[in-house]
Amino acid sequence: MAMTLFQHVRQRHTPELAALITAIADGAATIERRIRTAGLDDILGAAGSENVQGEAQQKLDVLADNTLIEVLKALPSVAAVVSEEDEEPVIFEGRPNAKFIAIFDPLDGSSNIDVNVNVGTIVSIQALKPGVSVREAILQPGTEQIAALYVNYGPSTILVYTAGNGVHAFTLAEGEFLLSSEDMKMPEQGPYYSMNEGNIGESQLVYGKAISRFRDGTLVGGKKYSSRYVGSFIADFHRTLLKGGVFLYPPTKKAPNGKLRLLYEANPLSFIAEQAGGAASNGRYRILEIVPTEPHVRTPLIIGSQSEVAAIGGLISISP
Ligand code: AHM
Ligand code: MG
Repeated sequence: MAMTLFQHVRQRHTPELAALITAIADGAATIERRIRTAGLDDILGAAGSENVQGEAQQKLDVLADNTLIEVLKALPSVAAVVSEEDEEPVIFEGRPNAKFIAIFDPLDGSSNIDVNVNVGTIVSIQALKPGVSVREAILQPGTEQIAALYVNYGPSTILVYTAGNGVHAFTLAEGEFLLSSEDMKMPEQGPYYSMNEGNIGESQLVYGKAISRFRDGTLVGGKKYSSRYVGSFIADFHRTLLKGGVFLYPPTKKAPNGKLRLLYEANPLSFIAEQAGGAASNGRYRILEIVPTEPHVRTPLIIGSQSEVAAIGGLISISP
């Protein structure tokens, strides 16, 4: 039988980090069970509330958020959690030996749930160093992450993680995450660009230029690109990790700093992308070096294979 996630992390990491990653995976398995039968349980659709971003919360957003907070609260090594769904960090008081802060988007792409398209869970794990307050630790740049993972609830449910030792994937089978790919590498160049093209007229001209040059094959390697866009970041990222190419969410008139959030969307996936040999930037700077100003800060994001991320960065650097 393939190695379990628990065996994998226990061999490579401290017992505390192994327990943390395993607990998040258990939470994801619970979320997965609810997603699989959502249409039967009256948990599809809006919860009737809004999150801190002013977005309508889906019932499954709330369920996934509560599930993750519960599993993380049960671990004495966790000092605090930050969730896309909650305005303020949840700090677990009275834990002098706590080492970790977990920052997550419990159910990314949740507007896709009702139409049975992939959704995902994304988690970034930061270290809480001695002498640093929880609030300061939350606002560290992504280079300080000690681990990052996502779960893609697709035709298979796949958990992908890195703890700075390469990128590894596990497939959920009968309640257990089993190793399905070890030391994954993103192709240096890929066949796809991935952007919400409805935003082209709403973003800086350089992004439209990049897309038309992907299409006519003049941007990277004389090759014409195909377009793929699910609109669920985890699905778009997972394809990019496996097949190569680039995903981009530029600043738009509606979202002048981009739509995606730095701490729990861009940072963890940038850590995974870099560990797999890919790259991620906001157009000018490496995502992982950006110092966050607040927990829910947004960023433009260009993430994927080295060649495409560099080519778009090159266009931006010479754009007026
Ligand atoms: P969410 O965290 O509220 O679900 O929003 C993030 C999602 C991403 O999954 C996806 O990449 C993006 O929003 C799609 O946005 P758009 O519909 O504007 O293309
Ligand atoms: Mg979300």
